[in-house]
Formats: sequence, structure tokens, C-alpha cells
Amino acid sequence: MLKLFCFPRSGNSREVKIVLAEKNIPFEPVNVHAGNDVKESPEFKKASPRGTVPAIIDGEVYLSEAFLINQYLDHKYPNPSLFPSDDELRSQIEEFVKKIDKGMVLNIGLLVIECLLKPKDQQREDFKEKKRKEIVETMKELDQMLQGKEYLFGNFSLADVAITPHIAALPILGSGIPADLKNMTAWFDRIKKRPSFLASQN
Ligand SMILES: N[C@@H](CCC(=O)N[C@@H](CS)C(=O)NCC(=O)O)C(=O)O
Repeated sequence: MLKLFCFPRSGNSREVKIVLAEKNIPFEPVNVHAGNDVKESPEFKKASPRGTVPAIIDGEVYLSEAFLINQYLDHKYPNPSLFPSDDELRSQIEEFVKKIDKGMVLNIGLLVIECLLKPKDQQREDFKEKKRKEIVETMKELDQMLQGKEYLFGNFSLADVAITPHIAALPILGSGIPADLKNMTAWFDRIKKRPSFLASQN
């Protein structure tokens, strides 16, 4: 059975869990933060040379990086398809995910460190506000992109998967989708209704 190295609150791991659930692929989750030595094991190091989760072992395939794993899964388990076959659309999604990783996901990661991992007396309020503002700027772009669409690229795809678990973390970081971003609010409501989103929570 496919093995997924992950931990419960990892947004990047959740991206892969969403795809596994959408495609109904059985898997064995291995929590690398459960007080075990998994991170030191040769199999984890082979799957994830940089030591990050998510990482998978699927037969002979050892792979890390959420988007790469999800592309691999979509290719091997094509139903339902989450990555269009059209080359132009694929490149657009690839570019989009790179941009979102750099702008949005990185900023959310920095907020997690600042708000949740640092001792209270070392947290910088001005830094938090700056990051929250940058996140809202990206959300405004997403809201425009979603005008007249159900999902970012039409049908539900790896583009939606790459961002939703991170958006879900915003409320515990003193942020969230501003109410005036109506397209994004409606989109996230649709996402939350998908069984894969619920299934990926743990
Ligand atoms: N670009 C990578 C980022 C992976 C990443 O930063 N994962 C975090 C957890 S969300 C991690 O493994 N941090 C080290 C740790 O928690 O031990 C991806 O998309 O998979």
C-alpha cells in the first residue's frame, strides 16, 4: 500500500491527502512527528532528501514535494482527472502553483512561525500585519480569477488543491478571506463541501 509521510497539521501533507481522497486511493499515513525515528530512517531519507513532508513511497517510487507527488498520482491514477491534458492549461497551472507557493504559501508558513511557534514576547506584531496584508493582496487576485468560475481553472484541479489547505489555516493566524471577496468566499464554501477536504483534515 502507498505510504504517506506526513503529520496532522501539515498543510503541504494535506494537499496530498486531498488528492488521495479524491481518487479513493488507500494509503498508510506515517506521522513523522509522533515521537518516532522515522525522519532518520533510510526509507524516509530516500523519499525526502530535504527531510520535508509530504513524501511518499509507492512501490518503487520514492517522491517528495506536494505538487510533484500530486502530478505523479494524477498520472498513475487518472480517475478523476485533476490535471488537464491540455499542454497550455498544464503550464498555466504549473506557473500558478509556483506563484502561489512563493507568495501565499510561504507567507502563511512565516505567519505560522511568528504566531504559533515563537514565544509570545518574541513575536513581532508589525511583521504579522505585513504578512497578513500581503496574503490579502494575493487573495484579491484569486477573487478576480474566480469571477464566473466554480474553481480556479474551471474544473476542480491541482491548482485548487495547492492552496486550500493553507487558506484553511488562516483563522488561527488572525486572518481569513475578507467578506468583500465574494468569489473567493463562495469558492472556499464549495471546497469545504467536498468530502476530500474533510477527509484530509487529520
Ligand atoms: N515545497 C514543499 C514544502 C514542504 C514543507 O515545508 N513541509 C513542512 C511541513 S508543512 C515540513 O516538512 N517541515 C519540516 C518538519 O515539520 O519537520 C512541498 O510542497 O512539499
